[in-house]
Formats: sequence, C-alpha cells, structure tokens
Amino acid sequence: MKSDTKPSVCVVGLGYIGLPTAAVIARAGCKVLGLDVSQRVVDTINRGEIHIEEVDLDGLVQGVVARGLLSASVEVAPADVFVIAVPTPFDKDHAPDISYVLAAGRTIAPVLKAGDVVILESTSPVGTTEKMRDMIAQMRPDLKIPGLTRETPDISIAYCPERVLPGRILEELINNDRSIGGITPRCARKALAFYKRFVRGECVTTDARAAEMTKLVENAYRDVNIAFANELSIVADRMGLDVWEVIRLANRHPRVNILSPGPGVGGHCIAVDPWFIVHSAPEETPLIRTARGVNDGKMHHVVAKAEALVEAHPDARIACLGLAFKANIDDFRESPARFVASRLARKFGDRMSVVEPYAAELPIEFTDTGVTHIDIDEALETCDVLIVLVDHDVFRVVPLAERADKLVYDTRGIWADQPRVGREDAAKLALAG
Ligand code: SAJ
Repeated sequence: MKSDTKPSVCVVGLGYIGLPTAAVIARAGCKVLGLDVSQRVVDTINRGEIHIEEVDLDGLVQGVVARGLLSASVEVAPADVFVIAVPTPFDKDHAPDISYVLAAGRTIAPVLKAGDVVILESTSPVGTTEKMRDMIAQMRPDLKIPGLTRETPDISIAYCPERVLPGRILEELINNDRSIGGITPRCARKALAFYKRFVRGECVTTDARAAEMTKLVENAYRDVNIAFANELSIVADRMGLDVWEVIRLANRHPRVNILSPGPGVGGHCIAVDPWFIVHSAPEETPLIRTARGVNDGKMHHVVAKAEALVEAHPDARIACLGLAFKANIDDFRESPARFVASRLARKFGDRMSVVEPYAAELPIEFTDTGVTHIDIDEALETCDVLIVLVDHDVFRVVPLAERADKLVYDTRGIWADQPRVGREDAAKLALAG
C-alpha cells in the first residue's frame, strides 16, 4: 500500500460497529467493500439504506453509497486493509466464542497479498489476534507472517478495539482515543497510519495482547462500578433509604463518583466482556465474577419489589416504562428492563401496559399475555402504578404535576422530586425486597 494513495478497505461484518466503521472510512475517501454473510444486509446497504438504528448513520451510508465509496457484498475481494468487526458471543458456560473471528480470518486469507494490513476490532479474549495470525499462516505458507518470521513480514496484523457508545457511534469513532495493538511494532505502525486517516483522537500503540486486555478491562471496570451502585440500591431498599439522595450526597466528595443503579446491566458489551477475563483467569477474578452476579441479581430484586408494590394495590393498573437496554436507543438486546417487564407480564397480564417509544410493537414474549403497548400519555391517564425501567428522556421530562398521584417504583432515579411512598409502604416494600 503506497502512502500517497488511499487504501482500499474491506470491512468484515456490517453490524452495530462494522457498518458505522465502514461508512466513516468511506467518508474519509477510501473505497470500502462491506462484507457480510447476510444477503439481506448486503442488499439493504447497496440501496443506500441501513438495517440498524444509529443516530445520523442513515444519511452517512446513503451519501457514501451514492458516491460509490461504499458497497456491500457476500463475496470477499482483495483490499489493502481488512477490518474485522464480527460478533464474539459467549456460550452457556460464559466461554468466549471466537469462531466468527476465525471464520473471518479464513475468508480473507485467500485474497491477502504483500503489503496488506489485517485489523481485528471485535472484542476478544487475550490471545485471539495471535490465533487468527497462526491460522492465516497455516493457510498462506507463501506469505511471511509477523511474529513468525525473522525477515520483514509481507503483511501486518493488529488488534484495534473500538470504544464507541451506542447512540453516539459516529462522533466517538472519530474523537475517542484508540488502542493500536500490533503483533509487532511494525504492525502497530501500519495500523496507526490507517487509523490516522479518520481518527482525531489519540492513537496509542501497544502490542496486540495488551490492546485485547485493555478493551475487556474498560468494560469490566464499568460493570464492577455499576454493581457497587446496584448493591447500594438493594441495601437502601432494605433500610428504607433513598439511594439516589445518598449517591448524590456521596458524589459531592471530590474523589467519589458512584454510578447509577438500574434494573441490571444490559447490552452485548458490559454484561459480556467481563466474562472473557473471568474465563482466562477463573481463580483470580472473584471481584469481577461477583459483580456480574450482583448486576444479574438486581433484575430479580426489581421483579420482587415491583410485585410487592403491585400486590399491595390489587385494583391498580400498572405501566412498565421502557424495554430498551439503555436510554434513548432502540436496542433491546440482553435488556434487564425487558426481563423485568416480561416477568411482571406473566403475573399481572391484562392489568399491565408497557410504554416503549423505541419499539413499534412489543417483543414476542409479551404475545398472549394481555399486556398492551401504549404511549406515555395514555399511561399517565390510565395507570396507577408506574415502574420506571429505562431512563428515556421522554419519561424523564414528565412533570411532577402529572405523576404526583401515582405509585412509582423508579429503578433509574429519573424523578428525584417524586414523593416517596409513605414510610410504612417503604418498610413493607423493604421487607418484600
Ligand atoms: N448502566 C447502569 N448504570 C450506569 C451506567 C450504565 O445501570 O451508571 C447500565 C445501562 O443502563 C446499560 C448497561 O449498564 O444497561 C450498559 O450501558 P453503558 O452505557 O454503560 O454501556 P454500553 O454497553 O452502551 O457501551 C459500553 C461502553 N463502555 C464503557 O463505557 C466502558 C462503550 O464505550 C463501549 O464501546 C461499549 O460498551 C462496547 O461496545 O464495548
């Protein structure tokens, strides 16, 4: 790849990370081929449309496709740079599954040529980039492979994780600092040169293993700290305290920053990535493992407390506010709100409604439960008990005057001015919690 020309790029995997990444690289002037196993996804993108929700992504994809800078296919083709952004789920024993990463490596290996750069972005257990490198080496004995040859390697291989926040992906892809983990320092330099074409944040070079661990550490750090907040909320329920008031006061300490309790931890990242560390070092990770247990256990605490509240008011109509895994996005993957609402639906059925402004219809688990899908205005008009499960802005802005007479269980602390249920109710709820 000569430095004066823009490299051709192949992005493997056109999901929540791959498609925005492909579009941003195309906007930087590189010709990008998006590779995906789904013909439906490929056809959608080649029409200049998108199959996922992300702020401003539709306009960006439409523009780069119209300019011929981004196209999609199910067939791999030669390129100067390959960016792999495929899923890395875990199995029922929380063991990481890197089969998609290795399959991507097998797909691109036949078209690799001297000068190419291969970059893995998918969140991966430490050592995955080396495993992919070894597999490519086996498939292409004609190529001199970094870390396996004493001569100058023909190709470069690096691990460069993203750290974007769903809902702000296009902005954070450009502005966030980035770890550039080369199999060798030369690989890191090649990957750095590529990212500098569209990343304004600082690109910090390191080795592939450190970069792999860094990504996992970032999310494990957040999971442990959310667990601390969730444990506090359970203790506060038991003691009849307002956890939000306690956290607000504690965070006035110059070196205290307690995160926000919620109904649990959702999404495919914070709830998943810590297990990659636990799986690599099961004896040395009691804190990370316990934090996962606290966050998953919080969902059950919320179900029990909500059931106690509703059972204490047998004639009340209930509205669960929110199903998404976090505020103001339409992502329902691994959502604790969805778990809680579906458990309550089984128990309270036609007494219950769900308000989810980011869903056109209720997910399949609500079918035949008698639960209705309504908007926030109807919930305020017709329901007596409001169970806040997601901190969508459209819920946050409801004025006290419209909810003062409601019984509220606010798992997200969006209404600090809400009169707390009477102390006797709180004691009753605490005992139920
Ligand atoms: N949550 C809380 N309390 C908090 C913060 C979050 O209950 O104080 C919950 C959210 O409601 C949600 C879950 O945790 O259910 C995760 O939400 P999030 O906003 O913490 O994280 P994600 O999954 O949207 O994005 C994270 C980010 N990682 C970090 O903030 C360290 C993002 O930067 C990563 O790129 C992303 O994971 C990823 O893809 O790895």
